[in-house]
Amino acid sequence: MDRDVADADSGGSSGSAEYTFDDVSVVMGTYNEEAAIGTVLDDVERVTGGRAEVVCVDGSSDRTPEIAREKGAHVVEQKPQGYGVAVREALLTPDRPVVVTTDCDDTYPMEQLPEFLDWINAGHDVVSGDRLYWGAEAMPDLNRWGNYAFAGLASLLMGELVHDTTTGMRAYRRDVIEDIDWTENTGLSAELLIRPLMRGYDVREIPIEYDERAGETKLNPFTGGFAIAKSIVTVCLEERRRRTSEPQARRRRR
Ligand SMILES: Nc1nc2c(ncn2[C@@H]2O[C@H](COP(=O)(O)OP(=O)(O)OP(=O)(O)O)[C@@H](O)[C@H]2O)c(=O)[nH]1
Ligand SMILES: [Mg+2]
Repeated sequence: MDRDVADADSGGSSGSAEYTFDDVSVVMGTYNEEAAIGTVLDDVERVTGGRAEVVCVDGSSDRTPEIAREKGAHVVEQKPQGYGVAVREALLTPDRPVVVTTDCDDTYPMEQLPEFLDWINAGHDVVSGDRLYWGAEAMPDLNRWGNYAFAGLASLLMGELVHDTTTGMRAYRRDVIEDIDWTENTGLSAELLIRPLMRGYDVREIPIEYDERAGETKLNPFTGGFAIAKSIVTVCLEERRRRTSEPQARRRRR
């Protein structure tokens, strides 16, 4: 799979009409993130000149949704049912042609949004932020080693090298999101990388910075880690079976 360390300018241009931030929705699940949401939404506003739409699917019992609305986000209320249930709803709510996911915990670099958009404009279907490229020192050791293991497991089962399967920051062309049925909850982030890759969409990983989390984690590293590993195995095996039964579906876009 493509992996590139070039800066934002190197995303280049596809030659045809390019997407701008007017075409971008930044979406996230939010669950009691009042320590971070103000900063995250201010960063999106500053970096995109207020042009990207923001969608929060919220299950909070704190002030998160009020802060989000004050900052101009579109807030969808949903009772808390896990990461993937919220993020799937967040991905499917807007109708702009480019959708970017992030966590609402101030870990992901909104400063790199222009770079993600450049790579989409260069013709990639999915642009995935690789937190491990620069070492992810801010990540707890257990999570970091777990993430190396998830990437190794997924690479082995896919037969293609990936470096960060559970990152929360990616950009997608909308048709990728709409063309695939998403089934996973805690493991949705891995599924969002694996299914497009195994169906031949053009997926690129780019290195991203990763900061320490603001506020409390919503992920239990043991039960969550087990759920993610199970999703990786399930999704890879399903996609391998799909390739065997529908060989024409392979390499759809390349
Ligand atoms: N609406 C909603 N959002 C959720 C739910 N679970 C997690 N989230 C949000 O999904 C994002 C990811 O959750 P995190 O707690 O950051 O999980 P993580 O990134 O695996 O763990 P950290 O490394 O601690 O950040 C955050 O913005 C959460 O607020 C849920 O059940 N409902
Ligand atoms: Mg997080």
